[in-house]
Amino acid sequence: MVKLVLVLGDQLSPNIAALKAADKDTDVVVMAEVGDEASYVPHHPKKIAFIFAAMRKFAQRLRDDGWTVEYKKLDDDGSDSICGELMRHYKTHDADGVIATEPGEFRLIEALQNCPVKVDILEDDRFISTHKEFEEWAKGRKQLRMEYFYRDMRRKTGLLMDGDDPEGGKWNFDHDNRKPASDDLFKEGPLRHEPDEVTREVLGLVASRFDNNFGDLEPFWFATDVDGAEAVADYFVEKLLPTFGDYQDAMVANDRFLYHSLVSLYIHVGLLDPLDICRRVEKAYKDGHAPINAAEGYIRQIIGWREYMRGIYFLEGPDYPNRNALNHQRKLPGFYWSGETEMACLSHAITATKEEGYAHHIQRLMVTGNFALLAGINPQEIAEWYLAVYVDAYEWVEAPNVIGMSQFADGGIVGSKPYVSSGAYINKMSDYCKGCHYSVTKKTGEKACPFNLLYWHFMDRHRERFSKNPRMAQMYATWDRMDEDRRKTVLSEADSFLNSL
Ligand code: DLZ
Ligand code: SF4
Repeated sequence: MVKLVLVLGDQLSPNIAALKAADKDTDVVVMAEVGDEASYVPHHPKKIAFIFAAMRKFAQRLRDDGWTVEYKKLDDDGSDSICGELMRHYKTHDADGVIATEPGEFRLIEALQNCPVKVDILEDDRFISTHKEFEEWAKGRKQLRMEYFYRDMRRKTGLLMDGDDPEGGKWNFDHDNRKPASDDLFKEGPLRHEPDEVTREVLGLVASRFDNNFGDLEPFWFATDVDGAEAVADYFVEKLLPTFGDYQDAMVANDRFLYHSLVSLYIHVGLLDPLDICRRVEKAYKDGHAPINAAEGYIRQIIGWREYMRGIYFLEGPDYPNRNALNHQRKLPGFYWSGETEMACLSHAITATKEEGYAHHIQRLMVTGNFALLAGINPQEIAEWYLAVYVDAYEWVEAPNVIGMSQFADGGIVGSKPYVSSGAYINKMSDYCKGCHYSVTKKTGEKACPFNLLYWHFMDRHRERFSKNPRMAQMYATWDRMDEDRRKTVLSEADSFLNSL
């Protein structure tokens, strides 16, 4: 009997679990561009175009490989949902079951479980740690710190190991990865791909159907197939990796990409294999091409942070994205959808996001995320924003990064303290402040940097929760040493600013 094999837009690997379990000679692959997936958040047009173009090319690759593929383009007749498409093909092929790989979002897992056809959901084994392994690691631990999980992943993969010890004598070289931005940072810019015919057709479709979504569709230069994605990975390892570590946290107004690899979008949809990239990075270190702080820093992002994020999402379950431990209720300011603000750091990060569908981790964490947390923005609103605007955003990776790491809305599962900073951190790591309407050194008064005001507002309004946290005690001591009039001025100016948002 025929089985249907579901392949979603972020499952584009020939060795994905569902394909491995299927029979090429009898089973039918189902892939579909559907309204439900294209609109559960107002995705950035580049994100939709990237996924549709990569899906179409992957379908062709499967056909070339001998599979029968039922592919629905967005404008073709059919259903608007994944389940609807499965039901449709179930009838026409007289199928007796569906094989699926677990989606990266509880919403879609539930939709498959509730679909009237019988769907067998297999675990997605593109990850190094299985659900069971992560659960076992987490069991009985008071705190789920990434660092310890990461060390286990190093041991499990053997990456950067010297026998039982970490290569270079230390597990983590993050301390060496905090060089601030400087004006003379030079690099060639990312590898850009010309859209081919398939991508052009998709760009036309997205331009006509998602015209109102936030974000610029063109220029579109992402890779949309394995060869293109591999070329981006090669380019990174050869040209950017040696300096990646040093400037990982730097932000520069006239260079949005610096030494970042720009491969997250390809890894998350299955065009690149995470372990393979790590092995290439390790080889570059062993060949003397890249220093340990670059290689270790990169590998930690992939086998440490990425895996840990996924582990947290599935461990915590479907209510995780709805958490709001700090009870933040303010609406997301309109400038997140336009970039129009006098705060230069936010303007740069949001404009880059609008034009590229991309911003790097410190822009996301310490500019847009930091501001939202300080200003008390509702975590579900800011999480929806991140899920929509970044080409690499899927809920399994986005929710723990935003709800957990960035907004502390999980109450401290991912982070032991909130990631908040005043303008000083942004000034140290970027060249944004010198072109800003506000003054980063001013703590109060007309041109005081809003981050400076909001930082103390945040500390003050959450005193009960955080003052006993040993990692925050010093900041409370500093606040308490300020004279009372000054504290009152800071809080009232912060309130006025918040009311003006
Ligand atoms: C993000 C996305 C978009 C925009 N469109 C589709 C689609 O039309 N068809 C599809 O199969 N997948 C799409 N995706 C990816 C899914 O939303 C993704 O599989 C889930 O969010 C789980 O990670
Ligand atoms: Fe951002 Fe403040 Fe610097 Fe302006 S002065 S760029 S608002 S940190």
